[in-house]
Amino acid sequence: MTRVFSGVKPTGHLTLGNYLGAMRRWPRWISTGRTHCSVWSTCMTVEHDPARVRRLSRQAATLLLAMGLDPERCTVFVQSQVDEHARLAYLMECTASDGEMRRMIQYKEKAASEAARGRGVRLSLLTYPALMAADILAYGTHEVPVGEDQAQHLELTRDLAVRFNQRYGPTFVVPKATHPEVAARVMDLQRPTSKMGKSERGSTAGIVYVLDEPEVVRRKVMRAVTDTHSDVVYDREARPGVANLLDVLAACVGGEPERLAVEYGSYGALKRDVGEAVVELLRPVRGRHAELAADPAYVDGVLVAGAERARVMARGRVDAAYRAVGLMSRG
Ligand code: AQP
Repeated sequence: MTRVFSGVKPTGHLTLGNYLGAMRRWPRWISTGRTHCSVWSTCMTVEHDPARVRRLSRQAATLLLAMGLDPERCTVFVQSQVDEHARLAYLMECTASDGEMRRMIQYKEKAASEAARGRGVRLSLLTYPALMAADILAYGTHEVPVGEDQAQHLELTRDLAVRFNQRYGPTFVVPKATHPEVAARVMDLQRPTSKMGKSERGSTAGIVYVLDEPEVVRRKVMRAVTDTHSDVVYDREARPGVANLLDVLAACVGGEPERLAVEYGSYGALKRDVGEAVVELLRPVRGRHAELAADPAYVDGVLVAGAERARVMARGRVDAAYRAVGLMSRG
């Protein structure tokens, strides 16, 4: 049985990048193995507004259900309700080195962005990959479906698992990351050389949110930045804006971006089709989200049951890890 684990951070409204790069693939695993999906608490690594985080955590959990995760057949939970993550994160911090953490690209970028805003850099931003490793390793995870931006963190998770097993005896499964064939890194529609990210750092004109109204999606796509050429060619280096649109189209309707390119004679026609394809892809998710959002008691019930199941599944492995390092454990 393949165990699959992944999650999202409630740092903002979930985007088309989150959906195409990671979330969309999660329901597919349910029939093939055991899937755990969670809303991570790592939004606290940068300044945050508690009321907003509360709202976004609920919205993210509701979206996980809306996009097809069946709580009867997989575990949907919020990380902050499962203590095992924090317990194991400490052991991961004791396994990782300071240098390894400082080499993480996401740390460097986010630390620079915090400094540019005149804010201090929280220690948790540096140690975030240790918590992420704990999230994954606690469940004996084999596969982690994530976007390309998480590849470096997943490599570190593997290194930590291997190191821990070598030092203290076999304790953790060494997981591997999986990325989608297209749209593993969806770019901002206004800044096509930057990842479409959900943390709001300025204009949101280039970010398509999963819950955007269809008209808003169409408008954002029609205004996507391209280039001064007129023919449609797939070239990620030379024409990142058009390549991004073709990647998104391929992810929505199937096929290869290079082949789709030849079907278009103008950017306008391409943008119209991309807009429609995204609207149609997200339509059922938006609809189901609206239904579930009207029933918060149901969502709460799923999360309570999910957290309980997650706790039971993680506890044995985390206790074993504590015993392996020589610490007294509860079990
Ligand atoms: N633009 C993207 N293209 C493809 N995949 C993406 N993911 C995120 N952005 C893209 C994938 O979505 C999953 C959840 O992401 P996360 O919540 O852990 O946060 P993140 O990766 O840091 O994404 P954001 O949206 O950019 O958040 P902020 O701005 O807060 O950092 C992951 O599997 C991720 O790879």
